[in-house]
Amino acid sequence: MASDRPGAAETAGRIPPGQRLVHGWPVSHYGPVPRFRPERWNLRVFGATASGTTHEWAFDDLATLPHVTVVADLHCASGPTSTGHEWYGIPAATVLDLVPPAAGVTHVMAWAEYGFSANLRLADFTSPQTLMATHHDGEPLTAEHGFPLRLVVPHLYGYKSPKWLRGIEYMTADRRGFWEERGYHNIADAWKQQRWSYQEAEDDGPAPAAP
Ligand SMILES: Nc1nc2c(c(=O)[nH]1)N[C@H]1C(S)=C(S)[C@@H](COP(=O)(O)O)O[C@H]1N2
Ligand SMILES: [Mo]
Repeated sequence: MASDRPGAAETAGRIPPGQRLVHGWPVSHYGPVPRFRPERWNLRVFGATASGTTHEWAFDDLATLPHVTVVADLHCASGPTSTGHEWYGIPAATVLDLVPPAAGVTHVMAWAEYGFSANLRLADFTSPQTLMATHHDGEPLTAEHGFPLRLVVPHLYGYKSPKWLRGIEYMTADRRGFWEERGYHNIADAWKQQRWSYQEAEDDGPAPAAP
């Protein structure tokens, strides 16, 4: 039977435990979709930089940075896994190369429009699969999927992949991001089913905010 949907054979071993395969690409986020204003848009790298200064890329600067293609699946912590996303964008490790961190940087906070944030261990951020995507399946990202720029961290649950990315903060200690403060796991490895903060081991992160 002809079908453009992934069959069981194609997705065998690709669906993490506790996830269900969905067809198409659901939209999932908290809050409204921000409007893109090119003249105001920038990507800021700040916090514990080696130089002590903030670096900024304007929207047009992005095209001058190195690019890669990564094909990966997307696992939302609420259950859906969508497969076969072809992302095109800037390897996240490029940020560290071009804006060196101070000694002692262990984590980054990825910041999005409206104050959404996700904290990441440096190794997750610089993983060869992690990128700041501008395109999906050969087309610019749509507004609801994060145009003009989103982080994609394929091995972690979707809440570690902020859409509408605007900043990378270098941190010398871990700090919880938006969902990580609201009951979600600080590390979020989809293959280890690290969904909820109550599953965390002591060294998985700082204590969740007190009520
Ligand atoms: N800025 C922002 N990015 C976000 C979110 C959000 O609420 N705000 N939700 C995350 C979650 S929980 C998931 S599963 C993915 C979903 O990406 P998609 O809508 O492209 O499928 O976006 C992530 N990025
Ligand atoms: Mo999600």
